[in-house]
Order: sequence, then structure tokens, then C-alpha cells
Amino acid sequence: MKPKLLITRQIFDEVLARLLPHFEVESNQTDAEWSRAELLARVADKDALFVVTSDRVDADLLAAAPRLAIVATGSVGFNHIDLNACTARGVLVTNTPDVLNEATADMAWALLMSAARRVCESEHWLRAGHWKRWAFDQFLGADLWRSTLGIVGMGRIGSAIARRARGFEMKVLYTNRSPAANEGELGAERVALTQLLERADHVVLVVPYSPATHHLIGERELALMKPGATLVNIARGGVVDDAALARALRAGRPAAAGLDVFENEPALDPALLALPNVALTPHIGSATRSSRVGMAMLAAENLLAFAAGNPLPTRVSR
Ligand code: 8YV
Repeated sequence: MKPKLLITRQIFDEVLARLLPHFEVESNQTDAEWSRAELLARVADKDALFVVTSDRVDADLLAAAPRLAIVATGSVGFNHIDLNACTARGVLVTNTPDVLNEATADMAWALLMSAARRVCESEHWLRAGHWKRWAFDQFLGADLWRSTLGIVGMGRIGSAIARRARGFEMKVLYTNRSPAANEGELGAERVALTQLLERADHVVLVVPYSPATHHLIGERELALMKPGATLVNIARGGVVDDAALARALRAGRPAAAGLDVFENEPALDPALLALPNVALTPHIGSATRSSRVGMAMLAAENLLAFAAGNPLPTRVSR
């Protein structure tokens, strides 16, 4: 008897092909997300669960899934999973680190450059038929070259962002619990968050979401930023107080923002949608084919290791 696996999304054919010989698979073949009630009903007889970040795995879900032994998330972040509840029930949890580092770092730069140089804003203006003449002061943005970049969270993705900053001859400041091992190589200086906000021309957020990072950037922190600064969030919704950010952007401090993640995504604060000086993308930080296939495949490798009784490659539960 093969173990039963529930997959909450359509996944890539090559990943499904790896799983099918070892699991009896049920997956969501539709474009719609299963309702919570439907998810709980479907997981009831499953041994394994493959989720993404919008699927909450908590004590209620575990109570509805008495046979469940492993949860593999197709993401590096696992704040949607109650690890303590899983450990208490003996449920293993795995994530997908590293395979998405470079794609996500590229996306941080895409948003930073779009926001600082007003790419999205000027494109909307152009498409709306407003371009009648060229002018010296049209859509003046902020310099990236030789500016100061502040990276909040110098983990694997933060380091990949910092490496790219060298090409722009930027000064790099960062916050992290401990000094980054490659600090010297990156030419980066570790500072306190308040100092980083005060000194950086551009700030990129790459910290995991947790109660400790909830609204890490709120009204007080935004007010510390330089008037012409840019804020980029590719970390998690909730790290930024979106309502406070909308108010700050309306007042022009920071000057612009690039956001890939939102507090109640896929719902957005309407105040953000109404602002011209914010570039918005639908949580596509890791969305390149190689990165997303890599993530799905790593989740599958964890599930296959579980089925074979082998150590899990990227386990996050105790
Ligand atoms: C995922 C992410 O693509 O890995 C993460 O933590 O936020 C993204 O790369 C997305 O959350 C799907 O699970």
C-alpha cells in the first residue's frame, strides 16, 4: 500500500512523475484554492501533505488529519506552519531553502530598480496617453550607483542581494542577529535597524515573518527613512505595516516602494493600489521556471525520503 499524499496545488509534470510511483496522489487540478473546509476534508485520510504558503497548517488541520506524518512546504518560509503543533503530534516538516536564492535576489533588484527609477509609474502614465513632450525633470528618480543599500536580514537571499550590489559600487549596510560570515567579501557593515533606516538610500527587507518581525517596519521606522529613499519588501506581508506604508508613501517619505508581498494577500490594502509611487507584484519573488521547479522538486525529494525511511534533506521540525 502506497502512502496517501495530498497536494494543494497543480505541480510540474516532472515533479508529479517522481512522486507517482511512491505515493497515491490527490492534487488540486483547478485554478481555485480549496476552501478551508475542503482542505480539512481532503487531508483526513492522508499520510503526507504538500502545501504552499497560503495553506495554514495548524492544530485544527492536524486534528482533522490523524494519519498525517509529514508536511512538505514548497517554500523556504514556513511561518504558515505551526511547528510546535506538528512536533507535538510527531509530524515532520520540510521546506525548500537555497534553490530560490538567486531568483529571489534578482526580483529584489527588479523591484528596487522599478521603484527607484519609477519604471512602473512612468509606464502607466505613458500607457494612459499622457506623454506629449520630453522634459528635463520628467520622472526624476533616485540614483542606485554608489548609493547606500540597507539589507534587513542577511541570510542566504540577503547575501545574494548584497553580491549584486557590488556591481553598482554601493555601500552595503545590513542587520542580522549575528555578523554575516562573508561580511568582508561583501564589503558590508552590520548596524542596528534604526541606523540602517537613517543611513540607507534604499532598504530591502528579507527577514522571515514571526511574531518578532510583525510590523518591524511601521510608522516610526518609516519616519526614520531618508525622504528620497526606496523600500522593497520581498520577505513576507506583515513585516511591513501596509496601512502605515501607504500613508508614508502618500506623504513622499519614503519616495517609493516595491512590494511583492502583502499583509492579507492576495487581498491588497486599497490605499496601496491607489498610489503611483509603489511597484506591486503578486508574490513572484521565486517565480522563474528553474527556481519553482527546484522548489517543487526539493519538496518532492523530502517526501520521497520520508516514503523510503531515509533522512529528510531539508527538515525544519525538531
Ligand atoms: C513561494 C516564498 O513561491 O519560498 C517562500 O517562502 O515566499 C515563495 O518563494 C511561495 O510562497 C509559494 O509557497
